[in-house]
Amino acid sequence: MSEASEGQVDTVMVEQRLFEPSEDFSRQARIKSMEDYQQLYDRAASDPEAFWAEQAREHLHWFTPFTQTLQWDNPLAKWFIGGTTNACYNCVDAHVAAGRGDQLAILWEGEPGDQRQLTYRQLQEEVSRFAGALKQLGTQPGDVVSIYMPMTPELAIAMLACARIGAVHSVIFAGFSAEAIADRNNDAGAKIQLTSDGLHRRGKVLPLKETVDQALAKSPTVEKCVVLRRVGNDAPMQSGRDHWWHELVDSVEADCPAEPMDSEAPLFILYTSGSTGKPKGIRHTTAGYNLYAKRTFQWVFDHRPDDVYWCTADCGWITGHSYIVYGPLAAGATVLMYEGAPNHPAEDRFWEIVEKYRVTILYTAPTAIRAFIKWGDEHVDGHDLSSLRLLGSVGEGINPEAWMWYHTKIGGGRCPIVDTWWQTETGGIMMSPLPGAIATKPGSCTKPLPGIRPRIVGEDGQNVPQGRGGMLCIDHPWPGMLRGIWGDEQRYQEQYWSKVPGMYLTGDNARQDSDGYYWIMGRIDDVINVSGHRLSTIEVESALVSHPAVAEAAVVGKPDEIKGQAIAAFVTLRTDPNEELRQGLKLHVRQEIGALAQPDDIRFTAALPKTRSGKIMRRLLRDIASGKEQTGDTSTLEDFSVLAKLRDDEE
Ligand code: 7RM
Repeated sequence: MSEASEGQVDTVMVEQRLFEPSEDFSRQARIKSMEDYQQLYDRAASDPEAFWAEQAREHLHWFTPFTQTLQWDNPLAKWFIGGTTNACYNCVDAHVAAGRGDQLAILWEGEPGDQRQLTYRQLQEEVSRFAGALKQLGTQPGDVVSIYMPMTPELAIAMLACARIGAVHSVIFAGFSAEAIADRNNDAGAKIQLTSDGLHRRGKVLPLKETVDQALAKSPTVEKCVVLRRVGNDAPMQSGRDHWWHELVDSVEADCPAEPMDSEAPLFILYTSGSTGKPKGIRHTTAGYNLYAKRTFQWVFDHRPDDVYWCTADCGWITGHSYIVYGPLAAGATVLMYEGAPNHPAEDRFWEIVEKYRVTILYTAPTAIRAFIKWGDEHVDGHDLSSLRLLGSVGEGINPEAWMWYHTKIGGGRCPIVDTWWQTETGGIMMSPLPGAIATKPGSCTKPLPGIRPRIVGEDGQNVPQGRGGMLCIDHPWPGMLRGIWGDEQRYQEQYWSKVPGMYLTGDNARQDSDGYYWIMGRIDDVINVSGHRLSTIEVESALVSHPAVAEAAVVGKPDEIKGQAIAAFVTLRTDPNEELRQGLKLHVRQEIGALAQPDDIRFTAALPKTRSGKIMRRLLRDIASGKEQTGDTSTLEDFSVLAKLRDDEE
């Protein structure tokens, strides 16, 4: 391989299918055609500051107008300087003030089947009350509130109540260990802890408060703890420190107005897994983040007032922050929240919910879609999914075969699919089809959103030729971008802004096809180097998943004396494993994408190691494939037994 390809990635995938939006969909869409999209994109590109200033004036409520749009002192960005706004006001009060108080804000279904609904007016009252309760406990603007709660309306209410009084929330997914909570609390210097007595998961009650008590024993900065009654067990309460949610809100006035907050006041911290094990608190601020979440929600989901929108993520992830809370609520949407597992009481729970609430927009993750495929079509059949008009995907690349299943089986062939590429750090969606305008290709996130300028570069920082893979960067600040890493500004600079000078490094590889469509190729660190050819994980995995017997696949490189690296594939099946299938799969990949990409090893496994948000952890598989000790951080692993099982198989 020549020197010139340093840092570049080879592509072996050919995907020719193209799906135009239906005329019907386009006619009613906000952005109706490729020309509309191009016009909007070009307007934003020609003068991003003027574009975002106009968006901000029109789409946020300002207590004090901003005087400067952007201050860019690379890599430090400030947006909408001098202005004051409030994210909770934009998400709640603005709608009540505009006469939409009776519109449904939250529809909620608990795992046991209990239901609640809140209009925007009711949401305002609940948020106000809880904001008052937080104040009564001594919460000040800038204080960090740690939230470890189940997917109940109160989780969203808690986040919004923090925003209302200028407290900074740090939501921790309610599946993390006491150790993980304490690490995050200590890193953030959290002052208040919010939790519940427990949660319902797959028919069981998990006692959250006990876990929190263990965490608080090691979280010296936390002074108070508020406990929501969800399951009605005897949660241990420590007098002086712990308070019941319902008792607190009963004791305060419902009137706690939204505090005018500086545009750049921190809104939240959200921890993501770093490879070193030290928690990495991504810091987002008020105005730019809120604007970006709102506008991207409206563009990508083509939202209309009568939509019932369901994002299946947990509020513990950025997807829940941006596309359950801050985006949809700022847009005045009706948001469905579900507390539990997709397979409780049975594998058709999602489809039962879609049918029951007449969901029109469904936003979920490839890991869920692959699970549905594996569970079998019979769980979908028999449910009326005709209310759906738009489908979304997020979190990982969606393999073309999974895309096709989603399109035909769930979407009935009539719903566009928006494959949304973005990160915790970007605050909102960066690349995605606009469903009324951009024809889709299975596996491609298609085009950048207005105001976003992606670049694909090699090691030398220069653009790679069209069609080649390289490092995906963003070359201009945008309002939703992270403002830093909590307490570690140096790491922010080093990790995101050093490798390619002047540009934000996403850490993903991507390529652009001859139509200018973007294809994400996986993490830079996961590239496999076979005889000097640098291959993308996603492409080989997609070739495997296109075999009818395969449910899910993860490929990694392992050391090979001759080729540098050989390809090891970990595969979960829809059928029973046998030796013939192993050979068949190798041949299948060879036929689909070529001899170079043919796996040397295929291991059948019942499950793949994943993060708690459902992403395959290839890093761990790499160690297993090469017979190494596990060295990196495993605290974000969802299920340790999966790893143990894979190791045992090895012996
Ligand atoms: C929203 C979220 C970010 C990483 C990102 C990618 C991967 C996310 C897609 C995707 C291919 C997609 N935030 N990723 N979406 N890869 N296609 N549509 O997931 O911070 O948790 O993860 O996830 O590698 O860098 S995150």
